[in-house]
Amino acid sequence: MNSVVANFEEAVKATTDFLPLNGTDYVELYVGNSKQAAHFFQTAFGFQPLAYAGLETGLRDRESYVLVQDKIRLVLTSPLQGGTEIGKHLDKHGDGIKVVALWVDDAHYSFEETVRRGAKPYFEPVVEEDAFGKVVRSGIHTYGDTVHIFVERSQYKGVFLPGFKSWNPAYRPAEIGLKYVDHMVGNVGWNEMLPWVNFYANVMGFNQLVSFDDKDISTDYTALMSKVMSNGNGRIKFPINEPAEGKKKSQVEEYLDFYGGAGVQHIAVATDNIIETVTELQNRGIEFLRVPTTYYDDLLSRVGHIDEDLAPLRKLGILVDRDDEGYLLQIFTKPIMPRPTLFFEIIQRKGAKSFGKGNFKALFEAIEREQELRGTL
Ligand code: TYF
Ligand code: FE
Repeated sequence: MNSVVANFEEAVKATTDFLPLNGTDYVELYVGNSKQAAHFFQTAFGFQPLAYAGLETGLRDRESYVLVQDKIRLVLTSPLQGGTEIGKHLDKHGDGIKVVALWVDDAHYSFEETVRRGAKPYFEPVVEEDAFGKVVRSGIHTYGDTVHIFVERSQYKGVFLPGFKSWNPAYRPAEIGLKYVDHMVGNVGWNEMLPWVNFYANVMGFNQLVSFDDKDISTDYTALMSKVMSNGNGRIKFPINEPAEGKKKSQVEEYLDFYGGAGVQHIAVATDNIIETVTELQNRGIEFLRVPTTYYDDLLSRVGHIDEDLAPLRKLGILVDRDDEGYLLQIFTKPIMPRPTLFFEIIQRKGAKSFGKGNFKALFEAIEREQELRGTL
């Protein structure tokens, strides 16, 4: 394609992106014990302490710990009393992701523009200020009880948000090389994928990247359909899964049963060295799904040359897939909650922009073996 055409297409894209997003601002989990969850994400995932809000900052109903690793900010929030909205959320869903916050230049505009296009408001724009400047936030609902909060922070110099103080414990296990949120996957109910794909297209201005149907990704049991939605600059990618009819219960249906409806199924976090990152995670006690070692017998004939040695990939259980633009390495943790709901994906992209379609069969069979152990098939 010549550059005039390319520039023209870029210009068209830019003018039609009515909701510019700079990236993921933070991900907030509602958890039963924020203090212990913070310890877990420090110890096992190498997140660093950043900020705190709770009794010591004047809150009486909840407490939050904020952790950071490169561009990823996690907020872990627990109620401090009975009868709160957070407590009800916990009772219904267990520990899980409540907020996927998006970094914007204008939180008023982002709210007005998405609500005008049909978003259900979560909260109207609020200006929060302290000695370090001001932040504007607004919120809209997405699938299930999950929400998006728009965060405008160009005039803020504090550690996280007004109301938080910096949190500086001596305990600081080393980072493990997690860099940014690559994508976050939502599981929605039967026949709900298209309405939510349309929500991201029409209300948020996203485009569809890829689509798989149940023929691509049905193993014996865990049939599902998936479409990947991406914002204009590609920094935000949200695959949406719905269950499909299979021989037994789909993994998406298992999620919906245990989560009590739609919600975030996995967060994929990027690393520049998946072998080092996963070695560290395994040393720190994180358990991953395993594919049969026969997966590695024909790996190189499937994906061609890769820079990594095969031996550590096999030892750690890392999966590889190739597309037109390059390859990717990925691996999936077991659920990190009591309920079989949320898990993490660790991903290293070497050119590939896809999501590992070539691994779906082996991966989903590994998930089915876990479902079998749980008695939820
Ligand atoms: O995000 C993706 O599409 C890949 C594959 O339950 C995937 O990580 C899809 C569904 C699923 C687990 C992994
Ligand atoms: Fe993924």
